[in-house]
Amino acid sequence: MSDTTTTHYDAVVIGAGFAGMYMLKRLRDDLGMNVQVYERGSGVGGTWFWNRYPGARCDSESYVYCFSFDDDLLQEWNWSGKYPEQPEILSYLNHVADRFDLRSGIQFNTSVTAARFNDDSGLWDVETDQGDQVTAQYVVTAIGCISTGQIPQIPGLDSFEGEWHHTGAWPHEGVEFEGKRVAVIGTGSSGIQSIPVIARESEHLTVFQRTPQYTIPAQHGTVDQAFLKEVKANYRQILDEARHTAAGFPYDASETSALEVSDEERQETYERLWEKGGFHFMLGSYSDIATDRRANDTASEFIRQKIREIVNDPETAERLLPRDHPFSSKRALIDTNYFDTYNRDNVDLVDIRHFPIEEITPTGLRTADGQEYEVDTIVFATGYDAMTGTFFNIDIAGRNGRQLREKWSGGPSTYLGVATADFPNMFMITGPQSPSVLSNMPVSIEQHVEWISDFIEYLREHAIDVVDADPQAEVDWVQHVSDIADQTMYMLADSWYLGANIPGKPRVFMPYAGGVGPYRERCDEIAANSYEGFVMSDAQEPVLAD
Ligand code: NA7
Repeated sequence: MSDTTTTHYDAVVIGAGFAGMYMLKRLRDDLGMNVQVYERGSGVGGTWFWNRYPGARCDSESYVYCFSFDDDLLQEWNWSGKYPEQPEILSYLNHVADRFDLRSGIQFNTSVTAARFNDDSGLWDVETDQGDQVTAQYVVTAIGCISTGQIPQIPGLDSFEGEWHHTGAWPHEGVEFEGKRVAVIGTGSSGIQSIPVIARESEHLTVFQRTPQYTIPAQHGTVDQAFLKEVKANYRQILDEARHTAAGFPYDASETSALEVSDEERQETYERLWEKGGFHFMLGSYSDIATDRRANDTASEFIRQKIREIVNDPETAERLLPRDHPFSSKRALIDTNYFDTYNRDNVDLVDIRHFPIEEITPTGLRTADGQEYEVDTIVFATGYDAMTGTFFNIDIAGRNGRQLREKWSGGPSTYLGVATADFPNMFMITGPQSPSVLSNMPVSIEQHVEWISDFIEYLREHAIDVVDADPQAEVDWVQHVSDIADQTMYMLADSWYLGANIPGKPRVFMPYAGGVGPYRERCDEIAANSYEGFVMSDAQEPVLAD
């Protein structure tokens, strides 16, 4: 091989979680393309490869948290729990990788460091931290929405003499909590899942809470075999139905307003769905909980009352009551024994909203009121630079060297969350401004993978080499995303959906709240109209830079 020879691929895919694995299958096996996947982990799984903290599991019920593209795969896999726990999801994804020979298309332990569009060649120049320098006609990002961990800048962490870990980069060998005094910082999904387990395993647990949360019991348990049998007999229909709902779950959505029923009836509905557990409470109770503040108040108050009933110590219960934001305006949480955990003798709750952690010392943490907490282990359940952070870890440059970081410095700007103008032939799976994190992820991932691969097939059939989002179509989409968000409760909380958890990040609502069903219809309509909103050119007529 001479020095001037560069390996060329039809497509480079970044990431080998649900999204990257399926993208590889579609492009390589169905379209016959030459595809390289780069994955920073040493195995497949993405989120589920990294998130090995105690209690890690998915909030989607297992029968719908899966690929739907293969009937045999659907029939042969048996989940053991009502909700899939992390080790089982990882086993499932490894099974899929083996079954469809996906590993042969993936280079592990390799992070893409740069992807730059070359205006002269019309190709992407891609570089990795392992020294790969390749070209590709298409770049597809399958980098996850919640994959760049956030560790707050608290002075003194370097001096800490104990162990510390972020939930999203958990050691594969596990963490020993027995006999340890542990601090957990953060009460989002990762915190509320891990806190009950760490409380049981450790000598003492101190939870540092900035924002009290609403959380609904999962009512987790082993999978109901009779239910599973029924699901398997109707799998295709159930999953097709899920694709056309608001959030990608085949649940009955209510069409009733919380304000048009009697107090007794409302109470009975909430009690029933609390017992049923999980997202049924949010999706199946009343139609206007996510959009009407007064309707939402009824659900918020019901949960506050549950907290008062469950937590024995009134002072602790008071500290756990969420009052500064409406239910489901932050990511809805699903727990197992979260509030009960505060009845344990070995668990304390510290409110860091009023007295933030000022310093980490060699032996623990000190809060602004001067209190010192001696601990052996600190768990950062402090979340992620979500939706855009992982893009910015890669040097992504489009036409004329334009940096994605610079283009999105005021917030992401995309067409359908799939493409962004000036970055031709780059597609994003569950990118910002698509339903993504507001949905059952495999549903949204499959929809994007299938739509993108159909689009690439169309481009190949029409001998179109370069495609880019039309800037006006993008402006219109961004406006639509924002208009929809303005009609929801989401704008009323400081959440990672809005970038509010990252100091200095622009406050822009990033996912698309219009629902996966309507979104799918819009994408299909655009495809049927010869992919309106995209600018296409063939090799003879290179697209000129704006
Ligand atoms: P989240 O949901 O972002 O939760 C992070 C938690 O950490 C949350 O309670 C934050 O409080 C808290 N936090 C963040 N930064 C700080 C600082 N600087 N000081 C104190 N506390 C802090 O992340 P998760 O990993 O739990 O969940 C991520 C997603 O994974 C989840 O939504 C699901 O989609 C799956 P805050 O609420 O911001 O006041």
